Amino acid sequence: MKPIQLFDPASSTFTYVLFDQSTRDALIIDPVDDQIERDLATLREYGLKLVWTVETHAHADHITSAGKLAELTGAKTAAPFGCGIGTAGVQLQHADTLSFGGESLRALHTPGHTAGSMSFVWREHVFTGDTLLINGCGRTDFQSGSAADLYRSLTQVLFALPDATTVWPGHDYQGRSHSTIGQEKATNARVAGKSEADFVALMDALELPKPRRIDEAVPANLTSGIRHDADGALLMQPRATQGGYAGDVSPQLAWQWMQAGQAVLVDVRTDAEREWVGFVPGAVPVAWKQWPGMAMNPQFDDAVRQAAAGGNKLVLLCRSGVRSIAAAKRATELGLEAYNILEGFEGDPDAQAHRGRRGGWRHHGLPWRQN
Ligand SMILES: N[C@@H](CCC(=O)N[C@@H](CS)C(=O)NCC(=O)O)C(=O)O
Ligand SMILES: [Fe+2]
Repeated sequence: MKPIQLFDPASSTFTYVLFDQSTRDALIIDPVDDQIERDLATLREYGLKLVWTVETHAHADHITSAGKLAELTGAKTAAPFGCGIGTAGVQLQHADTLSFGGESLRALHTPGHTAGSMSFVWREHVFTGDTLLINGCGRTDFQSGSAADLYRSLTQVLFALPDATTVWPGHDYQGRSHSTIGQEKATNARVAGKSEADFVALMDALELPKPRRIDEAVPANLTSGIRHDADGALLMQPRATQGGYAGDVSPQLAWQWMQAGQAVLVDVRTDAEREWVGFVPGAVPVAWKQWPGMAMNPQFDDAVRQAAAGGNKLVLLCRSGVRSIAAAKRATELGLEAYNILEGFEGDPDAQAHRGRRGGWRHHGLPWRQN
């Protein structure tokens, strides 16, 4: 049984529809907003009921139609846990499965193109998103990408699948449609026969132009392509404060700024707190207790240099959003555009009482790691 493969020429993106032949329950991978009519027509033509929309990552080159499809068809939305797509109903972890009829799709965490990127296995097929492309791979120069992580995802996760597995990529820029694990293992120009060091050097030297729609696409994709939601204003705009620092931002907005390379995240918790509870990949650790003398602190100096060099904002994170305000004020005194991240890493227990859910970085489906 094969997936239905659909192509969006404007972004060279593949969308896939998988379905159970007897129940007609269907799942769609990486749907594109401009192609929603085509996709709805495809579902009608095959007599399918859409039960899942699934993203391989938060795309930088097109906007997803997942939110709209969910509204129109009643499908549930799923996205990788580490992508910060807070609106997705299911935040997928490695090895999770999604069922549609009697069929099931298995998630593999394959970081590298972005930190949260996943691939999905269905029967003898793998949908690789932008992790593995035909005779290529996704770039690693934005959205917390990492060439070293990508090397391991390719060689240890995807190339561990049977050679006969059909590879269905997220894009192809040269008119090809699919490949196999065996073929890519043997001939992929970026990775076949290469050491991790060779691969990292090659990826670091690519210097690709940035995707045309990245500034518009990433923020939209963090809300499943839908901009209005309950927290809309708070989510996507900084909130002005009484003074002393530039403003308050939601964890989602802070993450969006980080992904777009517009902000440096400084974590002011202690090393012990971070090790115990978890940390945000890419954050600069400068514990609050070091701040009085902070202009002398080499880690802080690095963060400041980075921020100042790129005209970047500083976004400050602590446990519950108290120390980060003090740090934002101190950073403002030092001449930086500094914002406090509301409700910190763990969320404010009062917010839980008021809204019935705990806020904070780790309760919004944003990327974080333990150790
Ligand atoms: N020209 C495209 C950019 C394409 C692009 O950068 N694609 C990303 C995937 S989101 C990639 O990883 N490309 C790999 C490559 O070009 O080798 C655009 O402006 O949208
Ligand atoms: Fe991508």
